[in-house]
Amino acid sequence: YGYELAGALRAGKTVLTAWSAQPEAGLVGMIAGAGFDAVTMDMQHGGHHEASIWDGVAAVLLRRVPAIVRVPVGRFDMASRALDFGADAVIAPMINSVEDARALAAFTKYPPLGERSWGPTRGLALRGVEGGNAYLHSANADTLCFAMIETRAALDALDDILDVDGIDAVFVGPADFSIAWTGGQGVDATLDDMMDAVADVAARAKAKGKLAGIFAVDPAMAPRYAQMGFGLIAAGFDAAIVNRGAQAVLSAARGG
Ligand code: 3PY
Ligand code: MG
Repeated sequence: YGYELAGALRAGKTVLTAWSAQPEAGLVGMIAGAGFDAVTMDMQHGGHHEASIWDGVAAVLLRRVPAIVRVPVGRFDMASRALDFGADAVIAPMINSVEDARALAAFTKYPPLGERSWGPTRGLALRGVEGGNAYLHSANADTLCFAMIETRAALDALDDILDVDGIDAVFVGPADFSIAWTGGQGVDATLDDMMDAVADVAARAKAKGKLAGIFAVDPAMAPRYAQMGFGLIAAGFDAAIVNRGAQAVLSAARGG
């Protein structure tokens, strides 16, 4: 099992990732086995922590599904660790300046691109690969670094952020984006009058040869986001999966 996520996205495929907030590897593995193209474990707003990432990445890779980790704000060290634990990609929230983007790239890419420190033992063991030069030489391309664009400052700095070597992709957080868009008046990830600006993020990423992703609060938004050019689309929140599944089971058991 290699690093198919980067190849799929670079080939222009739409990758639907589940979004895991519950820090429990059994559930994470179940969701990975349900047919998603990837599973993202959320350490920013979800309950995931270092121990659950250690177990969760393994549970996901066991299903031959790519594992993605969203780290907490400013935790570039954790981005390195998530890759060491075997993640295929990291998503870093609130990358609001070119300095943030450079720091993120430094922690996620090996020299000469960045300053990532050596130690991917766990990730390689999960894949049955011996450590060494093969990973050193391929990891910068095969593991992906997503910078979240979700503030006015990030939007203003977008082209400079995209120009940072080692930033492979941007990822739009439409909830925070809507708070910025309305000047703090409300949170509405589906706000219609910001959709052109959201689409523009994907277009500008593509123009610079970079990838783009987005969080779909409503899974029915995914096709629209794909049309805008977003390759990685988060469209399967674990709480919603459990709730909807329970409702369907109960409804069937009660005779529809
Ligand atoms: C946002 O919508 O702000 C996000 O960070 C998605 O999780
Ligand atoms: Mg956000």
